[in-house]
Amino acid sequence: MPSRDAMLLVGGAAPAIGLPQPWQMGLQPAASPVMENITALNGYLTILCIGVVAAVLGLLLFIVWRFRARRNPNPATWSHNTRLEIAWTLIPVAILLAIAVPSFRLLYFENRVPEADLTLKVSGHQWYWSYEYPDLGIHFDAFLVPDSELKPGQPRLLTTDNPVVLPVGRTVRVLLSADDVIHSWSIPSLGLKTDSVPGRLNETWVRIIRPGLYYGNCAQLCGINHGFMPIMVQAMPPEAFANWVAEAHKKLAMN
Ligand SMILES: [Cu+2]
Repeated sequence: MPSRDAMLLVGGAAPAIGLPQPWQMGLQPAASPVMENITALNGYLTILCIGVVAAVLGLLLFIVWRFRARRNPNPATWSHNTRLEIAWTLIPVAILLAIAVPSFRLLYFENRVPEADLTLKVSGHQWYWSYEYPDLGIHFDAFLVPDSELKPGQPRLLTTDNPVVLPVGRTVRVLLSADDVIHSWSIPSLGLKTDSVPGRLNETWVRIIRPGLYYGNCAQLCGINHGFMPIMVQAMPPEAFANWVAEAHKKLAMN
């Protein structure tokens, strides 16, 4: 794997936001509207699940106690109760609807790309990513930075030589493809995970809320170095992004 200079990395201490933490139990902090919605749905479903578990467990314990042999020496022999059957059909249907309605709303929200300010094209390769900003004439590859070349503070197996730089608060249309096998462009804190498939163009979108560094990985087993093609997104205010674009044009022209 060729290792090169961090040609397009912008200096300064951008806080790493989208990074897994030791002993982390929940999701990474949300940094896009999609991820905020995913986080909210996750919390809602967790509460719903706890409610179902508590109700079933409570009912079970009540029945064990109420119908124990000592208290209930002659068991009932009936085998049918219409009201009970209606109840245990309708209640689960209501619970499933309470899950399905917000789930489908969120799917629709993720899938419908709003009017975009910028397009980013992502291509998966064995085993690196390449990025293109078709409107801006910028194109570069992003390789893993090996352990021996990491600078202090750079996370292992997540740092790339060139970050994907994106403006904060702007809607970015992301187009994905691949030229060998199926990869998947996944960044947990941005709520992104879309397959990049050879011969096919997939589409998703992101609007990053806060400046910072966001990390992800290829999420589709794609060969021996699948675990070594990370994704690093650096989000910055639109003015800083404009400067980056100008710098990138200069640096790419020199290459
Ligand atoms: Cu891959």
